[in-house]
Amino acid sequence: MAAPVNIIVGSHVWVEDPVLAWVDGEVFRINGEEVHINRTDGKMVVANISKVFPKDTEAPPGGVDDMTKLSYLHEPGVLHNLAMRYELNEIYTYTGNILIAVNPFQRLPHLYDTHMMEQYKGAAFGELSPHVFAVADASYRAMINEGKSNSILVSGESGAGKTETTKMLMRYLAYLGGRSGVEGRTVEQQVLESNPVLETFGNAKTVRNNNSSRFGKFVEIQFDKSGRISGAAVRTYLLERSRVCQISDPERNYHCFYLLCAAPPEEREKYKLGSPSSFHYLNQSNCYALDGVNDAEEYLATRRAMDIVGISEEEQEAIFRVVAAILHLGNIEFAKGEEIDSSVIKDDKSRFHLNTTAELLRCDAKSLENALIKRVMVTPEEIITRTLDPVGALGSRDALAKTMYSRLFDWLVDKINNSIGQDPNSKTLIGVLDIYGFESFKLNSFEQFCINFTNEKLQQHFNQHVFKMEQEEYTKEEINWSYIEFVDNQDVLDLIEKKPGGIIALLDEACMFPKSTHETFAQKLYQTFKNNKRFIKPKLSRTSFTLSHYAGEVTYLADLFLDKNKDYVVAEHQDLLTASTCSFVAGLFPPSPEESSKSSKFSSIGSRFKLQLQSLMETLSSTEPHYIRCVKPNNVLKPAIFENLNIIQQLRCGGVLEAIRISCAGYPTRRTFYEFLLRFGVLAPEVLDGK
Ligand code: AOV
Ligand code: MG
Repeated sequence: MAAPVNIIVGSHVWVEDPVLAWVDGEVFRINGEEVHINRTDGKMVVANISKVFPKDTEAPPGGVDDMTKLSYLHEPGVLHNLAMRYELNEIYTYTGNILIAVNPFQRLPHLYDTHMMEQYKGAAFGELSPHVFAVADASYRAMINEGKSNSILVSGESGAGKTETTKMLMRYLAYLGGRSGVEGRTVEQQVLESNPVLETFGNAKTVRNNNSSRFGKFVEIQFDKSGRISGAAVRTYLLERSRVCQISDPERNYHCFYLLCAAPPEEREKYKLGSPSSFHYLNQSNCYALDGVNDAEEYLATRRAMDIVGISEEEQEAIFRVVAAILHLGNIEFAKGEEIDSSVIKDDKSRFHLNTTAELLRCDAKSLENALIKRVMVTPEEIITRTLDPVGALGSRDALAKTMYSRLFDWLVDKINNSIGQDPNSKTLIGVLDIYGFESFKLNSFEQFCINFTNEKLQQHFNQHVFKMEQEEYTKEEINWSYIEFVDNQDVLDLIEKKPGGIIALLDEACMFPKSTHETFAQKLYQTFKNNKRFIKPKLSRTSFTLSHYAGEVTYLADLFLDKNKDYVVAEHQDLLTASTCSFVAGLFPPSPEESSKSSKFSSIGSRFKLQLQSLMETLSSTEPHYIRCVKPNNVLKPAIFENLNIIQQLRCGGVLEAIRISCAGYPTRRTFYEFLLRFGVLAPEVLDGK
């Protein structure tokens, strides 16, 4: 932002502070470029004039509901405005058409009740206080009036409030497009109830969010000619699989495991379940309960939601049987066998869990044991049986658990889609996108790589659209305007997805080359991207690499990238479960069409994900987008704490300030002609007189 020139002694200004980001004060001396400021907190500071910004002393005490109404569009002004509003529980603010939502971390029931929905229905955008309902309403009206599909894209870092926002949007759209007074299972009810079902199986507590989405989701709500909801489709993206077997303290595994352990006693008995702490897949972390969440109640609520979505009693029983089987499977341990590199079931306890797993999956216990500890190799000459050592057997066990879980999740998504049904005649839809937010942990792996890649894609969509839109407005107003560049993240996307030569392409190459290891893969990355500005090799590491994302630097551990990128089901596992006498379990593992090829062909998770994202972006570009940027006000997930630096960082990264900056470069102050005359007419009375 250009330095304002009108700073004089006596000006009220904002000045930078390393802890509070910005503090206000009054200028008492100016020495060339040096500005001496008396801060309101009593401190005297000196700052360069380019780092000092005028404070709007006439701004209303409760802030303005649209940032474009600020007299000065600069970072401290924007931040101060959000802070003032947040204090009054005004969590929504517009920046033109973009809605900024600051997570309240507390229930604000009145904000979302039926009365509120009624008010927003049909109200002109900007007439009422900023709200998610207003964005949903605007999309709906645009769809009806222009006959065009719309989309609402919700972004923000992990825990910022995307999923909650998405649910409000869907509720409002169901309210607008629903059939009032119709009892029973309506399409819109099913759409809404798909949320708790998917959250039970696809969300988990992480250090960033107690209910973190571990999959991406795009819900297409289809409307008929009269604007009623006539169908819906849920598309999901890459569920985090590793969580099923591995969690770190104080995170949790997927919610469904804890809910099932809190089920009514007869069900727990049926599945031979004890407390979560008795299962290896859950007790790697000491966190079992969530604040404010009753797992027993949630279990029953999930069952009710499953009813509404159209999952039969029988299917529900089978689903939870598989969930229980996964828990028992994780408790099977192995010991060294008599032969070299072989293993046996460790003890009676492990044998109990093995038998229980087999019982629940309705498969043969001996076959399960063999599938865990043996591999059959078919060569042109003979069939060789190879044994796995205990480490290999553990890997085999975990692979089976992950495969079963991800198949179960995919089944749920398919079921929901079939049950809700698609409307082949629908010409217009509203798509709502809720992805996993940008994340950076102490240790980041392939999952974070994919999650952050998704966020880069969405950020690019935002950039292109917002900056294009803004500039089109100037053209429309016939204002002389030279095109303004914005910070483009195309270079990060190239680095990740370019073909050939991008990280995903190099990873696929490494996966196909039998001799590669994570070290050779990392070396290849170091060589290839030596001079890439967005790629950094950490000094002391041989296998990690850092990417400079739009939202900050993230260091990834390359160690498991090769394994995690390979998508295959162990043939022995496939055969075992195809043979299950439970049709649900067998149905999760339909026999593969080509005759059982033991030499599993490599299929890349990264490349498939990339194609899915590409197709999502194509869908989005055929719609009229609306943006909601969620902001996480603090990292302790508590209400009423507004961490300036943290928020500034998110606004900067998310391009919110960029969007404001473009207005600054052009026409930061927007006053109607009348307002202008009223304020400045006094400077040229002769002009006014002469009219
Ligand atoms: P996310 O979807 O953006 O994170 P969520 O929507 O799950 O974040 O929000 C995190 C938590 O913040 C919720 O569980 C609520 O407790 C609280 N919250 C968010 N929005 C609201 C609201 N409007 N009113 C009240 N509480 C709210 V992630 O899925 O981790 O990226 O992968
Ligand atoms: Mg979420």
